[in-house]
Amino acid sequence: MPNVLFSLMLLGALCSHGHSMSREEKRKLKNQVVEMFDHAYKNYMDHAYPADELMPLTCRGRVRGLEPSRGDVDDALGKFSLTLIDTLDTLVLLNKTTEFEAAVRRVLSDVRLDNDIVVSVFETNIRVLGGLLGGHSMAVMLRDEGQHMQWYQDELLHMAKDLGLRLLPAFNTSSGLPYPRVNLKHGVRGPETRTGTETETCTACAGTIILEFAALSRFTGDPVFEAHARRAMDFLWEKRQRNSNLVGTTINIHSGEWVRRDSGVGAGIDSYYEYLLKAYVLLGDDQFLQRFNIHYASIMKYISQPPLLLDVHIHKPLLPARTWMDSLLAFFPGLQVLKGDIRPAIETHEMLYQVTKKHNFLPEAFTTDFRVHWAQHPLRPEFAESTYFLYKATGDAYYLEAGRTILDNLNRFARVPCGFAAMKDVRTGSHEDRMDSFFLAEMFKYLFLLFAEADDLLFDIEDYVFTTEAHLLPLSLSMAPQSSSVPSNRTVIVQPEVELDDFDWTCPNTRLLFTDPAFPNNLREPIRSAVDKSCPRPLPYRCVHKQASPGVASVVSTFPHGVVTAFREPGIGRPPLRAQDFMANNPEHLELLRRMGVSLIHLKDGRVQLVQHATQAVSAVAAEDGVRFMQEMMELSSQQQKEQLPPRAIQIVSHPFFGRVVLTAGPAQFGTDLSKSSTGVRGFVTVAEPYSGCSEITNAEYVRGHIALLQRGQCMFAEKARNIQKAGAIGGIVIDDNEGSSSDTAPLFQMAGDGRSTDDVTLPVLFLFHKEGKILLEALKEYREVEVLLSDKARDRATIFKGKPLPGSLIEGSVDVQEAEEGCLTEATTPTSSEPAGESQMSTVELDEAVAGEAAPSHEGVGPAGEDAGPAEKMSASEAEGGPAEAEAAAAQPDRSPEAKEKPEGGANSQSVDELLADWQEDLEAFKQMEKDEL
Ligand code: DMJ
Repeated sequence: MPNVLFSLMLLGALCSHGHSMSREEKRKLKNQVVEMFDHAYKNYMDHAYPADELMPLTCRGRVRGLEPSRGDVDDALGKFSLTLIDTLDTLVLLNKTTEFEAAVRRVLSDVRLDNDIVVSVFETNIRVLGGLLGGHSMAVMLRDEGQHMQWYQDELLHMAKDLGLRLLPAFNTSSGLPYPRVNLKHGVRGPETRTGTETETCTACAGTIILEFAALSRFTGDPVFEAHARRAMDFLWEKRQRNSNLVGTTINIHSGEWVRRDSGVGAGIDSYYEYLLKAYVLLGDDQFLQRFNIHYASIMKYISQPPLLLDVHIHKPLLPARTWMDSLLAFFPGLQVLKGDIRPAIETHEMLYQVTKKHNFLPEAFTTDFRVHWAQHPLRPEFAESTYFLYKATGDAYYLEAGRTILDNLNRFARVPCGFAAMKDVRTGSHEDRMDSFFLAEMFKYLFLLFAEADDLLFDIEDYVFTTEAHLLPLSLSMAPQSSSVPSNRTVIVQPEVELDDFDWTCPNTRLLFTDPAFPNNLREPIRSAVDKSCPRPLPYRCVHKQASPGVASVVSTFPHGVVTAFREPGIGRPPLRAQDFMANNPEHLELLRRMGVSLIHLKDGRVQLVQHATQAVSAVAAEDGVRFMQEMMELSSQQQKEQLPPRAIQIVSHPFFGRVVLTAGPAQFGTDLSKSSTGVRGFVTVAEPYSGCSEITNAEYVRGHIALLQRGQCMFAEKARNIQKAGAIGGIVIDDNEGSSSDTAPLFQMAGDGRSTDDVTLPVLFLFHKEGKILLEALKEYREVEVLLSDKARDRATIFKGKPLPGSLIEGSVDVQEAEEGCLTEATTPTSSEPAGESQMSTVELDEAVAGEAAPSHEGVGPAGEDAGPAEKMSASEAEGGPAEAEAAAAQPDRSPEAKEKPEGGANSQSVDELLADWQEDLEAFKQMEKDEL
């Protein structure tokens, strides 16, 4: 057995101190994991199978093509019962051998791999090929033990080979790097494939093949798979940046050029590093370890700033490339444990644990001061994975408590009657109709192993290596013969710059690390308090100045939401056109802008950018007016951003939902401010008549004392609110009439007033997109009596049901736990104007075309950012033609260059607007890429 694993076992044996948990308590938690797995798996099998995934809110299967496309995320779905295959070896790990036998039989009889469908090579490899191989490994283990699977004749392996052959065409590039997608039936060549035109892929996508392909080769004796995977690994290694020894995030599969040169350990790269180290563990090939160690030394030099892990540029590795971290990097402490570098693993894990406690889950992205940057959380397992590895390494029961936190939060916030739903927004607790297959493949394995004793397992877990999808491959494969049909460019690495010492730490000396039993706790303590002290708070404004060209001062102002605009040195004088009066569709205003040297650029995404060139103004006075106008515009923009309201939550509290389904809702700029209400507003829903709510309510006897459901359209939102209020409603929910709209795909919606005082509206009104509205209407159809809670964030079920019994004893147990760090949490759910919006919001005035001319003044609107995580914001927007004008300043991320960091707030900066915009663009692309890779 490779010594890496041996060292882990040693660590576990030697380091048990600090916290403690009784065997009985551990057993209870282990049983709780099994109960939760059963809930997820049973609902998938009962309501979704043979579909690829379960949609836990609507309780049905996600069939690609039948649901609105979610873009690249759907490339994981190949109509091959993805979740079932991904879950096979989890069943055995959890001792469910009977269910495993049944599941294997179903896979063999039902699953087809020759579908005419384009899938992601990476996802299909790690989830489906890995799932089949993990299933095969378990089947063989059980068969050899003589009790189960006696009928098994390697059928899963045959399927795996069939799938491997279907993936191989993707590797037909001159570089050997795979195309990102392949058609399972037709490959990548020819129009019928509907793919094969892509030119780039992510580093992890090309570098996360070797474990599965090598296992396939060694199980089948056919070397072709391993040879292709080695070739891709060799190519990536050759292309590393030779000075920094880092790799970029995206690479051109033909030329080998780095397309994106930012480098981290999270999205886009993560499992490339993982597979280098694990390829050594599985295959015993030193070359992989050498490469890993060289990369690792660079990661620790440039990217790791314990407890943070921050992306840098591969060519300028001292330059941070981002101000935030993504949740995928949470696997890294686990990998560091495997490498034997426990100290930074403890530190980074502690940071992640504190962020988890603050927001209940790791948000998809969070800032360096631990605020939400991207608010989703698709039930990713990486944090649980690292928690397990750290527990194994240290034996410290502190990590069992971390595991308990994960369990409790899953039960409290993600559990729904039909499975577990991804978090749409960790701040509000709202859900997405999604339960990814990795939740069953990975999450339950790591959590079960965390709490299980060795004798709870049917086999020795030390005999296996986990793939990135937590599939189990036997270490015995290292003994299998390896031949090479496709030669790999194997080179012996002689790297003088690599300290041999780095290799010493591959097997940590536990006596040295843990002489002091308080060692792990001493490492964690300062990090804990650092995160504690950084409850979400507004970032101060930063104004930075730059000398644009000799003698001409320019100003670049970076605003909290990333709004940036540039203008020449301000002068004096009063502008003839005030920013608050400006309307982008008013020709007179446009002419005035022109005279002031202000040009209006319509960006591709529909936003409008204002830039002033003083030299283009018709006179010096006009130039000064222009400067003033721009200043006003920026002030207005920042004020409007402050007025943006965070999303709200609608929690269905009646049977059988009991608070477990939470829908993301848009706020209103009028009526009850739910963020100021500690209890929210609770009531039964009823559909108003007329459904539009645009005239007197005719079913007032039903609406009275209820929350009225209304359809969007035909009149102003405020008018609807007044009508239902008059009828005695205690709240209102406006449902979008736009078929198929959803908070999954559209920026959140903020309902504006009608341009007049709305002080008379005193009830709360929230907005639901069509899809979420449908969930509510369906519930009403099915259960007739549906009670909801309108609030600023999902409430703890223990609070909602105070004094009343809750269904399910295990869940009851979990709600006893006090809400962690309530103070912080509350702040986190109420983002300030300076918090980068996890969700962009749209403020709108709803009006028909007849009244559009009398629209509210332009400054009432706040526009969409266009991208979920993008920092851009509209200054004003209208839904109706002829409505309020649009004006926009371009957006940028706050400057994080080392120079900027050193300078005091408001100090000088050397980045041009273009650079700032380019940075922002990169940032935005990083998000897109992240979603694309769905890593
Ligand atoms: C899994 O599919 C794999 O772990 C992958 O390597 C990265 N992310 C997802 C889960 O988050």
